[in-house]
Amino acid sequence: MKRMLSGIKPSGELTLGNYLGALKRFVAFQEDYEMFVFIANLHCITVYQEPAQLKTYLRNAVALYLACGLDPQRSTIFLQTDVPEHAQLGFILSCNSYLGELNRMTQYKDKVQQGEGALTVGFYTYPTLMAADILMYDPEYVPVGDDQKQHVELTRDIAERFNNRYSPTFNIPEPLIAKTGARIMSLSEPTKKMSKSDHSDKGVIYMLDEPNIIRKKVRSATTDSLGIIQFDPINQPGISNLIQIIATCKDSSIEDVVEQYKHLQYGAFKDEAANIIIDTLSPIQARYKEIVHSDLIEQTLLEGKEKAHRIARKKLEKVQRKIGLEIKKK
Ligand code: AQP
Repeated sequence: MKRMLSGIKPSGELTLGNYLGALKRFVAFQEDYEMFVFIANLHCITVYQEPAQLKTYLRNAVALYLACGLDPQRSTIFLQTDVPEHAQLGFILSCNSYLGELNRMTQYKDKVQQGEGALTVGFYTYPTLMAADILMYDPEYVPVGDDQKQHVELTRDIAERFNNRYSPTFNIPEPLIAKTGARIMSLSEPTKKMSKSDHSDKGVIYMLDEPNIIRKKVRSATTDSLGIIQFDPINQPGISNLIQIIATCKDSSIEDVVEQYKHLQYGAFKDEAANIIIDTLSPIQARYKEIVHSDLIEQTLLEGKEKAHRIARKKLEKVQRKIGLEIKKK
């Protein structure tokens, strides 16, 4: 079975974008791949997080992973800091990466361009930690949303450089981007990605939003004055986003969704979209409520930690031996 690895950073409550662009796919992939899915808690703290709040986000995220259908018997689900080798390999890989490479990362460049004053060093170097998260487990594939593709490409460059410099050590992973759902946009600003850290939550549907909140947010989604339901992300980003959301929720093609709803007025179309999102999230929310206060979370993380740690310890030893960091007799 080929191996696949991915993670989510719960720096806030998980969004519909996280579900459609990541979690829904992970659940499907566990049928055919050996899945490693981790909670990227170190990545959360590249910006300040209120400690009690962060703890809640982390627990909620594990509960949502399970509620979505990730099965701890088939997939390895673990917390990044339960495997401290990630941070150590992250430092080693940062010594095999260049400032020029990190300066080119779009997320970093965007923040600099927006004049973000207090960027942390961790935010700047997080792509090298992400490379460690991935390369530690030699996955064949890394399923990610559109925005993370560049980081997987950097990971490949770092792995190739390391392999050439020392000898083959890391598998070179492929990013796996979905055809639909790879970039769910904000409902209020549909030219921007739907993000947990959005300054306003009007455009963001959280996985735990109640049906009436979802209806309200979808009803006030930004559209256009054309009045036609068609997929045209340049001229009709809002309507196209809703089409994409429906297509991904229902595993349909964009064309089929347009065909099915093209006769509707925007108001009725929005109501349909809201119903489909509610139908998608409601069963997950019901399971989440059963899981979030149960021991299943601790039990899942403990089993995941044991399995991930065994692999990570071996990999880190190999890497350190190759670099010459050990002083043991041969
Ligand atoms: N809007 C989205 N559409 C499709 N995929 C998405 N993903 C996130 N948002 C969308 C995918 O979910 C996985 C985990 O992402 P993440 O939460 O770890 O990081 P992120 O992409 O930086 O998410 P946010 O919500 O935008 O976080 P903040 O606001 O904290 O920076 C990834 O595969 C991601 O592509």
